[in-house]
Amino acid sequence: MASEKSHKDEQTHFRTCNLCEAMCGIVIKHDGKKVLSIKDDKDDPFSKGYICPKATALQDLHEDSDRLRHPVERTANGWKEIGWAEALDKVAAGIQSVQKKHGQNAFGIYLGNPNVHNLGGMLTIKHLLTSIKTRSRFSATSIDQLPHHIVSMHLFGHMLRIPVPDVNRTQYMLIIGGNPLASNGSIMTAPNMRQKLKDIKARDGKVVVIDPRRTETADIASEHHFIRPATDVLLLLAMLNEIYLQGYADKARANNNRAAALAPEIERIADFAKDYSAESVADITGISAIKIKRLVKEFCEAESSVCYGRMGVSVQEFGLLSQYLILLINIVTGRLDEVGGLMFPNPAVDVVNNSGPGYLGKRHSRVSNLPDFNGDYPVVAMADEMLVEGAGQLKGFMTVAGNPVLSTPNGEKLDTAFANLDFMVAIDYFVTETSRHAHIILPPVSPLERDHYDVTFNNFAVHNVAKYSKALFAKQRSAKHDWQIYLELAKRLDKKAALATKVERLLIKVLGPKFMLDQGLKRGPYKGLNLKELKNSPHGINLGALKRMLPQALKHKDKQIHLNVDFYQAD
Ligand SMILES: Nc1nc2c(c(=O)[nH]1)N[C@H]1C(S)=C(S)[C@@H](COP(=O)(O)OP(=O)(O)OC[C@H]3O[C@@H](n4cnc5c(=O)[nH]c(N)nc54)[C@H](O)[C@@H]3O)O[C@H]1N2
Ligand SMILES: Nc1nc2c(c(=O)[nH]1)N[C@H]1C(S)=C(S)[C@@H](COP(=O)(O)OP(=O)(O)OC[C@H]3O[C@@H](n4cnc5c(=O)[nH]c(N)nc54)[C@H](O)[C@@H]3O)O[C@H]1N2
Ligand code: SF4
Ligand SMILES: [Mo]
Repeated sequence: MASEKSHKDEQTHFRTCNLCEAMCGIVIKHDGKKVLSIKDDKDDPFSKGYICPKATALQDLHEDSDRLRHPVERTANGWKEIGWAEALDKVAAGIQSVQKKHGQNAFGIYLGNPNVHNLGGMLTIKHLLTSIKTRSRFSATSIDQLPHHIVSMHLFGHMLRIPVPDVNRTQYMLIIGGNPLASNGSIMTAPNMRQKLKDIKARDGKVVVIDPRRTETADIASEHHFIRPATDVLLLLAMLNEIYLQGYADKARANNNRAAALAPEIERIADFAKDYSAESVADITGISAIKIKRLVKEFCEAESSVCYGRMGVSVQEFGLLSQYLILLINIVTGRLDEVGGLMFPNPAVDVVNNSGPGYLGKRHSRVSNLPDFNGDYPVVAMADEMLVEGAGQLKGFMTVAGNPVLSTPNGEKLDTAFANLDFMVAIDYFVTETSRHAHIILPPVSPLERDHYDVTFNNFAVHNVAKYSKALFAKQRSAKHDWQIYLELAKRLDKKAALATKVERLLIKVLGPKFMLDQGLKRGPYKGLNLKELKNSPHGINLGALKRMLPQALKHKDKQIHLNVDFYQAD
């Protein structure tokens, strides 16, 4: 840790931490070369002085002598530093050689989680993907938030149109399989969840946690109920059934349930869970019928309430159906798009209108026949695609900001699979369990050397806000940003199609992702907001509490909610 003493060249830098989804504002004291301290920014309109212990890791990460500053090539005598031009040429040649010999899709790519915390990366990754032209794509999505994308695509017409709990105003929060006190929240960008949950209790509201473990969140909740792992789907079915049996769905309809009125198939939901009584699921879930009935009653009678489910729900066998049921419970009780319920953020850069809606099962993986989502196959298919011989077998691979040997199921198998590839490259600034298999590692700059605006997580923020952080330190001339690595590779792999137009290419090259961000802000929902204004507001701009967004948030052409009952009933 840096010393607290004042320093003669001390300067102050405000930024948003990019290490998790919470987007906390931090104040960095520095002397132009070195970080002196990292603290919370009390004037940040979003985090209001909250940070977690990880914020100071930005300094550790920046100074870590193990962090790669130059491309490295694996040799018989260990890692050898090489120049950028040589490294990029070799990587492009390696990719092309695999594709020429074994086919376009014999080269695969995995995008890891930090991609979505990286402004330049987010705005330019499509250029790398189009230039590699492979259908063998994987990402961390399938070991994380995939069910959220699928249900939102079905119901609201876009995979990113995901509603979040209005934690700042709710009177009753039901948390299923999430531990925001440890994780700092997910698909719910909400710094200082400890305070937010305490506030719910302080205003006579209730926080209820359903988790097989006594978690940090359970510890401060009003109630915690243990559940037998992977049985949440049954609890949720029984809850939905009880909502109808106790007459709360009808009550919500009589009370002008706007979301239900937008869903033509809503009448079918009354029967959706009719076979699942509270009594019938009690033994298997470990939650008694009396408790389930009481949970439903309290949820429905609270002035406002929200049901939220996260990782513990998403990654179980019926994760998709569970996330669907969570949406249904919020919809039929009139909690969707209402204050204190599940609401749609309205971010300054509209990612929904700047991306495709998503699609499911257009193709299936070669070996295990698993469906893709939006062009990504599930990561569990990855190792077999490399190990099982035959036409279409993966012979080359690129990981971008990911460590799938650690983060995906059966990592040992993937470890073996990576070791068998003809060519592998990792875009990462560490030698990891995964990147150690690469022939070449291309390291980007540290987070403190780049501009930051959270394009992704403002879309999940529980309060609308816009914050821009300039790079704290100028990068070394010899270093490259992730986006520069992508564009350099794209240029080498596909001279014609790499960038959409010559003009765009020139603008990105000269102005960087800043230019694209400025365009995104100007095209966004807040009139007059642009990069210049954000630069003039170092703590960020408060864009107000979440507002009702229906029906305009709906991306289906008919502006309705498509419940897709048949699809989920079959599951
Ligand atoms: N057992 C178990 N498995 C899990 C989970 C779990 O809780 N338990 N959680 C799951 C979840 S929610 C997720 S999101 C996934 C995450 O899975 P991954 O994304 O595969 O794993 P990470 O550890 O986040 O990988 C981060 C890698 O990116 C590098 N990196 C960091 N920042 C940057 C950057 O700016 N640029 C580049 N190029 N590289 C960077 C780091 O050095 C690191 O090697 O894991 C999933 N797997
Ligand atoms: N320090 C730190 N913070 C992080 C991350 C990190 O790597 N380190 N990763 C970040 C990322 S990428 C994400 S996605 C978020 C995840 O954020 P969260 O989803 O809030 O956190 P998890 O710890 O994955 O919480 C999952 C909870 O589900 C419970 N659970 C497990 N199985 C079941 C089940 O069958 N039913 C129910 N009801 N519950 C179950 C677990 O006991 C656990 O408490 O965390 C983020 N925050
Ligand atoms: S909660 Fe997340 S965003 Fe906030 S300081 Fe910690 S790591 Fe950074
Ligand atoms: Mo995640």
